[in-house]
Amino acid sequence: MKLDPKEIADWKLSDQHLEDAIRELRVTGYVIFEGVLDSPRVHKLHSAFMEIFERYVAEIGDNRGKQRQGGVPLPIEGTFADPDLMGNPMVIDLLERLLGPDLVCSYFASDTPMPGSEYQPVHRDGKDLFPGVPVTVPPYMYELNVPLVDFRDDNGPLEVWPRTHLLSDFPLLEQKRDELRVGNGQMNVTTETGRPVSILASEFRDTSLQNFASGLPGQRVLMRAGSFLVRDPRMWHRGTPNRSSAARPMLSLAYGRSWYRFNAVTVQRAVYDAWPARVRELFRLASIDGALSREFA
Ligand SMILES: O=C(O)CCC(=O)C(=O)O
Repeated sequence: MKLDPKEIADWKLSDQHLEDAIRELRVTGYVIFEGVLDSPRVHKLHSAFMEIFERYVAEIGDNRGKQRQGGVPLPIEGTFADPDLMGNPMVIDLLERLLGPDLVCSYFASDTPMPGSEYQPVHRDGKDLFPGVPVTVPPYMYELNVPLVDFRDDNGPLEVWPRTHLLSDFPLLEQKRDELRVGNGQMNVTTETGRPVSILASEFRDTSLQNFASGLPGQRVLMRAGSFLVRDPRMWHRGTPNRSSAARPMLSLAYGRSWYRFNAVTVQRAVYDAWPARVRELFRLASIDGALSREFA
């Protein structure tokens, strides 16, 4: 979605864009606000990110497949603590319309395929709230992704399967139901060549998802650096191979209903106190200076 400069300056969507974005999130599963962070801000974020990222790669190496770093945590400080990033009013207004007023941020990290990375398995983020129950529940969390470089066809853009956030996992399990006997998380299944094998239930779901997804068209998310991609984490997606010569970093934040804990965030007291009230509200369950989150107090 291309916004008017005034919508960006005020961080306020027009009524039409708000309506369109709500529909996109409900029906398609994602919406992109093109190039909303200006180049100097993106440049600062990119430099701050690369410094941390290079240290992480040197210390830890790959953590999510060949040449891929997933869920690398970032400190909520310096340029990352910018309230326009941590609790952007335009994004929060939109998400409140979909999730209600009780939003909480429970994740800030990054995903980065490096040159030479490969396809990820198709997956959803987070847990199925009611595993095995054939219902699609209303949305309970959205992710905000911010590309720090342009996402092009050659540098490993995210690929998504629109509308799959509306599918429970159940139809996939149902597909081969007569072949399953479940016990202790193990399942006995018959392979395509007729060989019986015993695998974990989660592995079965995964294999079944890969087969099913390979027959459906995915969409590569191509967008400019500094865009905002808001997506329902239940929508199937995967990382694709980065065939360029540079890393392709993407920031990820998660905002959910307050009872849904996706991960955890820690904020320094000084950063928290300097934020506008609305951003503090989003981080009210965070651990402040490492103290126990108020959720558990
Ligand atoms: O970085 C990407 O393009 C996708 C990352 C992802 O979905 C993951 O690591 O779980």
